[in-house]
Amino acid sequence: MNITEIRKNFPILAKKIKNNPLIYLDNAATTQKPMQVIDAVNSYYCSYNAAIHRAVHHLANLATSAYENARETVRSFINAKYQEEIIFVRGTTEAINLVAATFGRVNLRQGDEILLSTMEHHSNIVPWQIVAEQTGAKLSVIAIDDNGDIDLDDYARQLNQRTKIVAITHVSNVLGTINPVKQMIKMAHEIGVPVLVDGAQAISRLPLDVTDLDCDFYAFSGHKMYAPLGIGVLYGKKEFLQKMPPYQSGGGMIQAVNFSKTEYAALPLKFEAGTPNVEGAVGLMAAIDYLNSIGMEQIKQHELMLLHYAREKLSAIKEIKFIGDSITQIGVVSFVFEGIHPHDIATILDAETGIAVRAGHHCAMPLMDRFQVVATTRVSFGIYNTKEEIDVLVQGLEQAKQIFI
Ligand code: C6P
Repeated sequence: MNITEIRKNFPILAKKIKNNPLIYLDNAATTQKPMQVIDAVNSYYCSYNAAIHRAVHHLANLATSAYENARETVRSFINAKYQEEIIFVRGTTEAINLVAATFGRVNLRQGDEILLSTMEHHSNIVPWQIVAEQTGAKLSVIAIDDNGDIDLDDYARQLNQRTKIVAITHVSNVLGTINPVKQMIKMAHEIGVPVLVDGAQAISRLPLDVTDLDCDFYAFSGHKMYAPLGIGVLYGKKEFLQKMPPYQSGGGMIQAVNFSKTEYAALPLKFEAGTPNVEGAVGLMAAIDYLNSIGMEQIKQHELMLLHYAREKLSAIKEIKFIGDSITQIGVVSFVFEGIHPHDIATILDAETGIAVRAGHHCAMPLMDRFQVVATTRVSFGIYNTKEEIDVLVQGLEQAKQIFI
């Protein structure tokens, strides 16, 4: 990967933060956008903005084609079998809510179990809690070990005839652990249980093949993969999506309406009520083209290189204790710094070195409880980060130590 050339594509990286060059290490929260994406969105608004699907005029035809081309681009990127299996949503959160509120409400009964892991983001906990309250089902939680790996024996023990769905993150947003999702899906399918994978952190870091994984649902957000905010994807196997009731309703998702009955549109439109985010879909298509032009395998190797370099350099600071030490890790390093609160670390790094990192519970409070911390400092990488930036991070942490300890 030619990082110098890649960095030139991201205008925001030329910004100064309080006289320091920006060092953006908060990519798990959201990624910056390359000119290819910004230009695609700009060109959409300058040349063919229209509401899609319901008009015959020229602009609407152009916009509809772009939106449907974006769907095909996503299908091919994740190797889904059919375009109808690609539902555009606002992001991972909406995708999981959609499945919980439709699949969940139809299939869950009193005493059924929803199996999650300790490392889930709140977006893959709360929607299931709500549907559990509504149906009488309950959440079961797979344990993780001190390294931040799923306890597969515990998983095997907890999978049973009452389990109606497994919902598991592909990559943890706090630990960086890459979960053995393929194996977990196979184990669930052996007893007929479908699996939803939260791909929010995996989608920009790992090559993805949903057909090979054989997951039943896969959720991700555009904004975490160099695309605009407000667009995301739910992949779902056709056989499930066809049986699920609509999530939201209104225009765009119907075949015919009268006051006694509504016939719904076929997939994928059944799940895309209202005027959709064409700008987002166009930007997502440009982001995928951009990622493909670099290569997902190369991106994975780059992220692994940064992770290993960061862990090696940060290990030299004796006050640092890593949270998460899986051998299958990518993209994210979380730590606590003895004697300094994570918010103070993040504030000093911003003020003194122009480094953006995240401090807090990262919307994973049960995971914080598991490691008996209230917050961590989190560094998360993207395609444009460099070893030199990690060196500045280490200097910044040494500076924080001088100030606080
Ligand atoms: N994590 C972070 O870690 P949305 O907000 O819908 O784009 O994504 C939600 C979400 C779901 N699952 C995982 C594993 C995630 O990491 C996230 C978002 C952000 O900084 C915000 S807490």
